[in-house]
Amino acid sequence: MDSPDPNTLQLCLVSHTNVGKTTLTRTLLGADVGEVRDAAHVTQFAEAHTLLQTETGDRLVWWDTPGLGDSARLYRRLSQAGHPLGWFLSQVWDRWTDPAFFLSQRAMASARDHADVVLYLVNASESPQDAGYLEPELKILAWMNKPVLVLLNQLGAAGNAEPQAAELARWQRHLGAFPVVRDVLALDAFSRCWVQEDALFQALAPHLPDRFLPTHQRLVAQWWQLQLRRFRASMAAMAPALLSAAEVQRGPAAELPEALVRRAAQCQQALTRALLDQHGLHGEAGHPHWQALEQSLLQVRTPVNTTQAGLIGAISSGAATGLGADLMSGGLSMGVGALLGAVAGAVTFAGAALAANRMRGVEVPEAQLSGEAWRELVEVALCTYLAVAHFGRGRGDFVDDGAPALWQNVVRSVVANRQDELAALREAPQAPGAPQRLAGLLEGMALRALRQLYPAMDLGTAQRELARLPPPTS
Ligand SMILES: Nc1nc2c(ncn2[C@@H]2O[C@H](COP(=O)(O)OP(=O)(O)OP(=O)(O)O)[C@@H](O)[C@H]2O)c(=O)[nH]1
Ligand SMILES: [Mg+2]
Repeated sequence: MDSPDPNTLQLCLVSHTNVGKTTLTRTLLGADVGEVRDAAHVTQFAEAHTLLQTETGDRLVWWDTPGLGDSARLYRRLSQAGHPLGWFLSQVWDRWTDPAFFLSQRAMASARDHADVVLYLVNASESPQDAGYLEPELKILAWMNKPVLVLLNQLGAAGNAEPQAAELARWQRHLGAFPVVRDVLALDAFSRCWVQEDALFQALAPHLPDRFLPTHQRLVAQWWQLQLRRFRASMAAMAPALLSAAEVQRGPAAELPEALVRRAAQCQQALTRALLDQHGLHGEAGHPHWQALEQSLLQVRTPVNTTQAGLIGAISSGAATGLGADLMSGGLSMGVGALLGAVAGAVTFAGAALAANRMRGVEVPEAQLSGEAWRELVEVALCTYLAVAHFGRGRGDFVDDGAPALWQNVVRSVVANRQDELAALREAPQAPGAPQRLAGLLEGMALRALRQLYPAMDLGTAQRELARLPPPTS
């Protein structure tokens, strides 16, 4: 029986036990529902969650179910369910002697009765040939007689595009032999990006009865609205933080480089905090590399009466020593690369500014992040956006793992394309309208980066929907 209400679409998530159904449910829902543990049969009862709803009453219902255990036995029992003996074994015997087995029978029967599409989650860190439960579970899926989309999780860190594509191809090849499987998609609860959720919604359409299609369309439109509102708010929140790091700082020459770097670290922290809030994530906003840099700068605090040349030497070598230790222990991350640029830029600029001020007879020395350092800060900000946008709530508290090389390269190229506009903003960070202009620029760059990372992304819909939303406010 299909869902009788054509305004309600029901997706049922099933898998072998402990593969990650509840974790994926948490990520998609952005809420800590159910119980997650590295153990078998943690979820006991099928639980429905409303993933999306529209003002006109359309609903997308997502079922998290108890995991499958002994699937060969389960298949035998399910296929006997129509016989009196099968009924007795299931309803009487299993119910009391093996509750987990009984509950998984119930879950599968309920999925068969209510799901419009069944989503079957598999652990991609296993090879399909080695997953002994796969074949009996595919028989159970065929018994359900519903269209099945396979989702791959446990694909590893985001940004490892090539191995993940190879993994996807391997599972597609293997599952291609089973007619019940209509499609195979990547959707890792730890590292999926919202763009990939769209791919799932699009993949549903061809397998839905016609009467569901208008509802499906409205739900997908609603989903885009929600994602792009969040996207726009994220870019708008990053802009003022970045502009504040571009402001000219005034004060005693000895303190200027440190002040610039501290401002850059505060910018990074503020924008990470804002991004986490926008994405419903918890966790630390301070990246260890920024803290290490602040520490190293504080350690080389120079006496006030040091000469200009001595000051620059002390800071350069001190910063280099502090960072050297960090590089050896943690490897060169983009954050540190940017900071090296920022420090070098700050130091040179402070020196140059000081000299120029002396000539002009200006009393208060001033300094600003170099154009290159600020551009790198923008790159760090966009990489942070990608890290947050990929971080699934099901993984727990946000941790910044650093940007994979692929993201760094993509971000560097989209930023380089807009460097003139960025340079103009750095020249006048406090000009009226600068936050809105920068937010718009960030939107353009982030969309391009996402499109490069996910070529199937529907850039046209993204741009059209963004044009309809209210303009960014900061
Ligand atoms: N690396 C990685 N681990 C995951 C992912 N999804 C889930 N896990 C881990 O897998 C374990 C099981 O996750 P659950 O969400 O409880 O699995 P489940 O399928 O709901 O399990 P049952 O309800 O017991 O059938 C937990 O330790 C999760 O942290 C993922 O996408 N990547
Ligand atoms: Mg579970």
